[in-house]
Amino acid sequence: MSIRSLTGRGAITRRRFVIGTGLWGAALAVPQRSAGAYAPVYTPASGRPDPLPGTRFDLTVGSVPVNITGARMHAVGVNGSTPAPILRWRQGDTVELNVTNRLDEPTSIHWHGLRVPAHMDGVPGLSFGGIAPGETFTYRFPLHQSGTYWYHSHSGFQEQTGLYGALIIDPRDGYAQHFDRDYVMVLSDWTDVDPEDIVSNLKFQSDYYNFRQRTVDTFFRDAHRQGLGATIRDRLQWGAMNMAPTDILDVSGIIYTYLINGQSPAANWTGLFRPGERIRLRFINASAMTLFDVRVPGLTMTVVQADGNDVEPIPVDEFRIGPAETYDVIVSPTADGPYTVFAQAEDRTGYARGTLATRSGLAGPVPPMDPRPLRTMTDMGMGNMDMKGGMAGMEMGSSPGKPGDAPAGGGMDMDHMDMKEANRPGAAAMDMSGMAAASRHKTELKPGVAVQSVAMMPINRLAEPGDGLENNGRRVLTYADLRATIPGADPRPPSREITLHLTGSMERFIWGFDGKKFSEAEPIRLTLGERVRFVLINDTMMEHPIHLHGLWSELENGQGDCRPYKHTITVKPGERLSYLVTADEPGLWAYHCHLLYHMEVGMFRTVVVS
Ligand SMILES: [Cu+2]
Repeated sequence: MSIRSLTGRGAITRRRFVIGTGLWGAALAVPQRSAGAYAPVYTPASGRPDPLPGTRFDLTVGSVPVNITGARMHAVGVNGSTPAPILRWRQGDTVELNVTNRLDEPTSIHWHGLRVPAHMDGVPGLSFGGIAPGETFTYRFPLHQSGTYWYHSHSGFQEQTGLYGALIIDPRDGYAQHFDRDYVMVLSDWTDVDPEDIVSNLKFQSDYYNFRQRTVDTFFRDAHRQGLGATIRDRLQWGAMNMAPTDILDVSGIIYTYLINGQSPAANWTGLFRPGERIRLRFINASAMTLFDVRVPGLTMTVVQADGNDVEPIPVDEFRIGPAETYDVIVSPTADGPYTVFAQAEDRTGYARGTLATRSGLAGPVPPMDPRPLRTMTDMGMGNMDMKGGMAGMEMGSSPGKPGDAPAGGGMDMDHMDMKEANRPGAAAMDMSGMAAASRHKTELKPGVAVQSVAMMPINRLAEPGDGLENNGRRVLTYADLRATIPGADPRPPSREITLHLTGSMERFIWGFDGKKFSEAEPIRLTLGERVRFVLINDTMMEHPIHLHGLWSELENGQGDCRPYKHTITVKPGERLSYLVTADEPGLWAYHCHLLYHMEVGMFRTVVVS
């Protein structure tokens, strides 16, 4: 550990309860309209966006002064603004973007979800060499698709420090749904802490930003409820696994301020409407490390698009959105409101908040955050607790050098684990002491330093809303609900399967595919034109939003030929899911977890199509 991370640590403690103060630099409140011919759509009074002004854009990447927490900081932005300007394009056009680098380090822009030639994809080292300081790189590509997308840097830590923006491609033949207003809703997580310090802190102590570990206080509360013996056993078991049931997100509201369109909860981004109008809200999760649960209390949201592709309209009260995903919803308020747009972080350590109102300056009630989720046996890869017989367990990695831990591995008595799963109907108290002998999921993966655990019974969780969203009294979107409005373009069955395990060690903050970091792994090779099935098995206790560049990921979610086309698929803990890919664009493509610090430490592969 470096001196630097020690210094950072003290600073973080002091910042622990600092939240947004609403002290805003002009660059944030009013995006500039200097060089580019873009039109910000989220200006509260604007209603419908300005018409598309052209196809050529000058984008300058540089440092932008910001003040989000009360401290003067520097973000990375485009044309003096973070989030970067909204780019509004038209399907069928060819766009040209001159990107000039005014930073003192290389930069890049990746067009997330766009089907572009590989050399236009903007990933340094794969697509091109990056954009050196002082240089201009010209991107030029045709727009075959329409929908809500976004763009961000793929260099260094520039994305998490502000280089992200919305990108909208209007459909050539008009929208499937009528709407009167159109707002981009960019969700993000800002921190004043240097990303380098975050990485070193997480490597030094993975629960560094997760202070919700059970404390002495909760120990006595649990002991009172479930008895001292059971409570001690519970602690020993979680300790043996080097996990805590409160491990939800690696980086939390302890250092993050959650933003909507660059505005903190206190700044209260506001979108105007008149009662009776249909408002399209284009949610983009541009955060570094945060899954958001989004709702607008008092309004039904009709989901009409996922990851840029139209889906059959689904009315919901709430949806979870992983980093890099997008959802377009339509709301139709008939009353004046105001209505709060509420996006709580999955771990309930904070929220982003904005308002829909008939005039500016109004604020609706902000709901309390939900209870934080607890991870369950299902998350541990043990399948559904109400399954009868043949229970397989989770093979645990050894726990090097942690004195005081109970011995890891076989023969764990888990029948008293304090998990909500045990309260499910039909879930009898289970004695899993024989699990070492139980049948196991066939895998060559063995627990070790980089593979803390292997899911023995990964299951299909597509119809589940996600940890912390079950039985909350609201209709919550699930992946199983997503049905494309048109059948897939490639009717061929896959000719082969590629199975990958999502692996990691929470304790050591190591993340990868199949137990390997990017630097240790061979590329995944696809033949141009072939159709393959990717199978992902999540052996970890966290969600991972997996993003394949350049090619669509058609999620096999039980909707027959109308599979939703996605660019980013969030895999739940203990889940096994699959999607189809047509390798119809040659080149080197990035394939990675979009939790940026997971990508940073190696949860990244190259996919080669040739
Ligand atoms: Cu990940």
